Amino acid sequence: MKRYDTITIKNVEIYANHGVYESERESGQRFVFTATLFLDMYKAGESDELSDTVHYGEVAERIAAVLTENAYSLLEKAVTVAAISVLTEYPKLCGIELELCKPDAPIDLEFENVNVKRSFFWHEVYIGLGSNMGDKKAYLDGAFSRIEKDGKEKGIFKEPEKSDWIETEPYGKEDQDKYLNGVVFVKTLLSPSQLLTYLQSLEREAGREKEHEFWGPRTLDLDILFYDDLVINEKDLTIPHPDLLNREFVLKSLNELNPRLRHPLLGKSVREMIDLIS
Ligand code: A4P
Ligand code: MG
Repeated sequence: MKRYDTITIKNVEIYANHGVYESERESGQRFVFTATLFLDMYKAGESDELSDTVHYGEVAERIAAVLTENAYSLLEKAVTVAAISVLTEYPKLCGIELELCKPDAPIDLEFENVNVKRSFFWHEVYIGLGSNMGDKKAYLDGAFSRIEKDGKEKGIFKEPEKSDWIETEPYGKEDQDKYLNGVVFVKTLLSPSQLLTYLQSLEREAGREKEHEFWGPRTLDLDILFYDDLVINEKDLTIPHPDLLNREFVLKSLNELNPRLRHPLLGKSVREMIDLIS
């Protein structure tokens, strides 16, 4: 993980109505939250200007407002909504860790408190899109619009950008229709596996059959090309995408979005990878 500077707002007491039991949601109880904000303080450290950092008083009030104006069954949901709301409101933040304690939780035992903690960070990802069945442009446009919409409504994406969609000859298995391909850049709060599940749900919604032919025709194929500078080699997830160097069309779309992007294993920029294969 990158190293960030932090601001911690510790043990703020509020009265709220979260709980699985109806009595908890009706009468409410005491909650205590602690928020750690991750950001880059270089500029504020030089300038001494509030506008170069985030106002921790405002952030504390925002968290308190979200937690007191809503009543959720689960602490998990309450911290998720409050944390995403802060990250959406304060673009200078790179991440947040939010901890919510319920000191008087309904447990018939001696205990100090119950504590739920979640952290969210913005991650930079590049997603490869491909379609070679039906209305290919509509499938690619639909995936991009959906990411934009989930950014606005759920706060899990921000600043999406798309390359041009380009027509490409089928690669690997050649006796199939031409493809329309492109790349989307976006910042996301999802982890790599959550992003994979999300993209697979978009593929399913686009009517893609699960049991399709390997490298065969598909309505929508979404591959994670890069996720920050992470390297993952798991059974169902390989990042960076292992076949990048064999696909000039993917490199061209990446080049359109960010020619200086570097492959974390090869140490080469997109521009250099294109030179390498052409
Ligand atoms: N998986 C592993 N790593 C990743 C990743 N980084 N991103 C796993 C997404 N998925 C990843 O994928 C199979 C499994 O890969 C998933 O369950 C996931 O856990 P799939 O999309 O169901 O199967 P697939 O598409 O047949 O295989 P794959 O490897 O995704 O194929 P590709 O690489 O997408 O190639 N020619 C042109 N011109 N343009 C194309 O877009 N695409 C293909 C398919 C062939 N020829 C093409 C194109
Ligand atoms: Mg795929």
